[in-house]
Amino acid sequence: MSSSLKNLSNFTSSLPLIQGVKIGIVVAEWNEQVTFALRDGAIQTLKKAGITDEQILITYVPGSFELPLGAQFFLESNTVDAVICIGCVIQGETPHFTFICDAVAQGIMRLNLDYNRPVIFGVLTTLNLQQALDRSGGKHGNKGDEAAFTALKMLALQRQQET
Ligand code: RBF
Repeated sequence: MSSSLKNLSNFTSSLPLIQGVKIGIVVAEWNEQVTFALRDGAIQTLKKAGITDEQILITYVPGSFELPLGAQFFLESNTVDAVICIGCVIQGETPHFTFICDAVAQGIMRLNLDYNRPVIFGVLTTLNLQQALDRSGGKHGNKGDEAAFTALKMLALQRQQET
């Protein structure tokens, strides 16, 4: 579904409240005007679900291409139950966009399945800066909110399967 038809900050169900989890957030510094707003949205949503500052660990990588490895560092250190990857890839004049988007999507999916822990694709892939601004706190909401919501949903699902 096009995100212009869906506000990324409106959820169809209530926020899952989960006790005692730690969540890593890896933020790409490329397009930081957008990614820092996505990060802040994610933190705000986690806090609405009762997650404290001490339960949120944040690291930074240069660009979205480095997000999977940044997430893997978290997963290998065994300090977090889930990782939210935050990035923004904006189409340019070269095919670079496609390579980065494909690599990040595949890298993040692989981590989900290899580590059996939620690793969330909080990456905007847009045709221009305006589309990114519209989805990082603008008229279409904030993908950071949606990424945090997804992390909580998947953690709740995992807990449900384990009990
Ligand atoms: N990283 C992003 O997160 N978003 C981008 O839109 C983005 N565009 C790039 C465009 C070019 C031409 C290059 C060279 C890099 C870009 N990167 C971008 C950075 C990329 O994810 C990675 O950090 C670097 O390619 C590593 O050298």
